[in-house]
Amino acid sequence: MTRALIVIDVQNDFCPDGALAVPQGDRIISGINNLMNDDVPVILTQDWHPAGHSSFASSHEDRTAYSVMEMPYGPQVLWPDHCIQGTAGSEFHAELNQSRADLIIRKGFNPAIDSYSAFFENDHRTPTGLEGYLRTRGITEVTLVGLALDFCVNYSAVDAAKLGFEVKVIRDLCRAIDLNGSLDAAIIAMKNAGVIMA
Ligand code: VGL
Ligand code: ZN
Repeated sequence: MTRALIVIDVQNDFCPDGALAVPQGDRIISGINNLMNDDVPVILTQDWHPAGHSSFASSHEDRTAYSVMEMPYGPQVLWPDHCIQGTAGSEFHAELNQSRADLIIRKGFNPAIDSYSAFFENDHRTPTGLEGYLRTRGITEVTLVGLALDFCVNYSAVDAAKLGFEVKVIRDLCRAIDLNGSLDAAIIAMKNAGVIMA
């Protein structure tokens, strides 16, 4: 078993009526659950921010959601408050099958740095530990699905490819935020990194 399924951030806040709703974010869930019928290691990621996280527009004076702020680690989109630790919005969507998860990896818990990628925080340096987990299990290929295609799926897929994993993203089982051309840019970034778009 050398391929794992990594399900990115299928949480209430990224689904319709959530704080950072991704259009049709809930439409992918039954298809994701179906992939779990295959005998494949399943890893779920969970966006998991403390209240007052630096990626929230509300944490900064005179900043609005979806504007870009220069952080010590580079430009950062400021988001509405979302996926706050322990809130209903941070929970996985009720329809997502959690029972097959071997590992749930939380990210974005560092108050000063966002973490789109399941592998590294947005400084592109601080590891989440997922790489070591996969390598010690002998996993060399990963299939990625989930939310949002142009942010957390994109960053995770590109990092996985850079780390030498063979990476497949199933586009149909992802949905995008699409902010100022972010979807087109993400598709190009993933293709350039050698990610297979299936
Ligand atoms: C995400 C923005 C902020 C995502 C997480 O899961 O794509 N996007 N936090
Ligand atoms: Zn977040």
